[in-house]
Amino acid sequence: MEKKLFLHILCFALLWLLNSTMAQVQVINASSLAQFVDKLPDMPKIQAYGVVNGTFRPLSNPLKIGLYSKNWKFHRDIPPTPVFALGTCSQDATVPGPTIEAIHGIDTYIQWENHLPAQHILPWDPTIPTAIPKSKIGVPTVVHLHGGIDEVKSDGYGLAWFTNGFSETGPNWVQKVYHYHNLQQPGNCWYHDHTLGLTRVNLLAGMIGSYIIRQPEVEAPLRLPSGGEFDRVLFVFDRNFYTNGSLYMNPVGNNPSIHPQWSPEYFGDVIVVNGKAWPTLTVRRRKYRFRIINASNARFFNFFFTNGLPFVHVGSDSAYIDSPVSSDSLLLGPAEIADVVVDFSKSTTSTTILANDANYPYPTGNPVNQANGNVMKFIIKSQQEPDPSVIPATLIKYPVADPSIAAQTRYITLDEYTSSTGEPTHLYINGVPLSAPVTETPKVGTSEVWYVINLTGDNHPFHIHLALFKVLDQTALVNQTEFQACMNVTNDAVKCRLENYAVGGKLDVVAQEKGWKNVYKMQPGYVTKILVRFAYINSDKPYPFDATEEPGYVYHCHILDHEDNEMMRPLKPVA
Ligand SMILES: *[C@@H]1O[C@H](CO)[C@@H](O)[C@H](O)[C@H]1NC(C)=O
Ligand SMILES: *[C@@H]1O[C@H](CO)[C@@H](O)[C@H](O)[C@H]1NC(C)=O
Ligand SMILES: *[C@@H]1O[C@H](CO)[C@@H](O)[C@H](O)[C@H]1NC(C)=O
Ligand SMILES: *[C@@H]1O[C@H](CO)[C@@H](O)[C@H](O)[C@H]1NC(C)=O
Ligand SMILES: *[C@@H]1O[C@H](CO)[C@@H](O)[C@H](O)[C@H]1NC(C)=O
Ligand SMILES: *[C@@H]1O[C@H](CO)[C@@H](O)[C@H](O)[C@H]1NC(C)=O
Ligand SMILES: CC(=O)N[C@H]1CO[C@H](CO)[C@@H](O)[C@@H]1O
Ligand SMILES: [Cu+2]
Repeated sequence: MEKKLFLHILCFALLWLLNSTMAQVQVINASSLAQFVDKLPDMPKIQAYGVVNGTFRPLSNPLKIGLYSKNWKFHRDIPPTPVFALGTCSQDATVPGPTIEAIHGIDTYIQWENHLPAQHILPWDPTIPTAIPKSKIGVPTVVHLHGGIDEVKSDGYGLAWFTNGFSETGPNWVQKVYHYHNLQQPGNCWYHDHTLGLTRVNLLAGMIGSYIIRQPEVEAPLRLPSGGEFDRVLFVFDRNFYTNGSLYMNPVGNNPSIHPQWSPEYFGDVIVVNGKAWPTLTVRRRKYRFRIINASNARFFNFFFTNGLPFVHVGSDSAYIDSPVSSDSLLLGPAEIADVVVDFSKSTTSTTILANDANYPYPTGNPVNQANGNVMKFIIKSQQEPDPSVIPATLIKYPVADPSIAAQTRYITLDEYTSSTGEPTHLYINGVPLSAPVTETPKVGTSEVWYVINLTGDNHPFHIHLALFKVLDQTALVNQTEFQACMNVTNDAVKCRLENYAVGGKLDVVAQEKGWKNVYKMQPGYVTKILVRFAYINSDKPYPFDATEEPGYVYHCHILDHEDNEMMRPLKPVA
């Protein structure tokens, strides 16, 4: 007996030793990498419009942007990393991909092309609902313009995927050339892969890029910092690497007998901005505008400057806010965008670090460390500069959201399920999988009130395709166990009398997030009331496309590992 126990312990000890040695040998220790040794790149810009005699015109041919398998240098001391990069040709392809510049009212047409090899560079898990080519050859991909208000056929439905050369296509694939209408409010969008069950690995591999819609007649009078040097995108994400430079993603799931590879959240310790780890940017002593996009799979960032410089928010996600809001830190959930002005002329120091102190998972997980607590460094030139840009007193006011005109009230419950070992196996919305019949069928042109009830222990960044929404209120649930016991049986928030439980403390919505958004952080144990608008916020014009076409849109959690494992539901507008 004792001998057996001893052998057990010895065995465990050896396994542990083996595991930890393997981890040390194979995965780069992020804390041992030098920070601030690479310069911040600017991604290539693609103008998605022509100018003829001073007037904007659509391009005469669709843009062609392809996915290419190539190597990318993330850091001076990390060997070249195999990635799936985006660009007009293999040589120009980058991670993130090029920044697409569109003009309000000028249509953009893009033929997204797949030049990827037969096999993926990352492990992916066929036990969750996943796009799988019949031939088992090729990497399925489809592109979604996040924040775009566009036709169904161009929205990047999860089963509208295609492989290299369109040699195989998913059941909902209809067209090679995607059409973006650009009739929405000016602001920041980003494009990324949206393939069923592969989104988390395809994004990790590099399939992201920014897309800015500009409306010069509306934006120029604001006189915000503008032009390539002073108006920049900062695309932030986290990664881990093997010592040979390859992207590291734990190849063993948290419930390997159920899902061999899927894990509930991917975190990396190397913080990458515009494709370089902890880069450096030399700035002039004046105002800059930064459009900060969080493209991490699961990491939240709570950014602040180590020298105390404030952020002045001018927009959030894809829309301007009413008036600027100054803050000393900003919390960005996955897929959220902060559009801020930073005035380096106010700096009392010659350098500052953009740092992060958000626990991971957010909000109750591990504290940040020396590696993932830093983001990038700014070197501020000493000479004061003339600065024609201003921070105006007011920005752009869109019509006030009036919840009393809502056409529908819906209850959306977020649930997590665990195995016998207490490890998450999958996440559902309203207790049903993605494939269950559609239940969210808003009438085009109307607004609805949604109560999003978070019965999990995690904060979920909630994203709705096509629509914009405003956060009205966040209320803590009391007696959650009792409410959940009822929900477990009926799955019906009305029958379970949500109003008796949604009576706890309120959580303030920070001023910079009171405007129209397309992602919001759903606090665990809270009911978040949102007003969802299935129409433009910047005009009374109807959509110039039929939003009721098959297969419709989706809404989902933007933690990619959750989205891939069923925290997603169909959204099917009706006339
Ligand atoms: C990683 O590197 C840091 C800094 O060199 C060191 O303190 C730490 O112990 C290392 N961690 C591991 C797991 O080796
Ligand atoms: C541009 O302007 C010139 C001079 O006014 C005119 O001749 C030409 O036709 C215009 N081109 C187009 C495409 O409108
Ligand atoms: C790098 O190392 C990992 C782990 O050993 C291995 O799976 C991967 O194939 C290697 N990458 C390359 C490009 O050799
Ligand atoms: C970035 O986005 C990911 C997923 O969309 C989210 O989990 C993470 O918390 C976000 N991080 C920041 C810094 O916003
Ligand atoms: C929770 O429910 C129990 C059982 O119905 C009840 O006795 C208790 O008062 C409730 N607690 C709160 C804080 O509402
Ligand atoms: C409800 O169901 C979930 C998932 O099966 C379970 O983890 C939880 O304990 C249940 N809660 C109650 C109060 O019955
Ligand atoms: C079921 C579950 O995970 N509930 C969690 C909801 O959020 C609250 C607040 O964070 C947690 O205490 C609960 O455990
Ligand atoms: Cu989630």
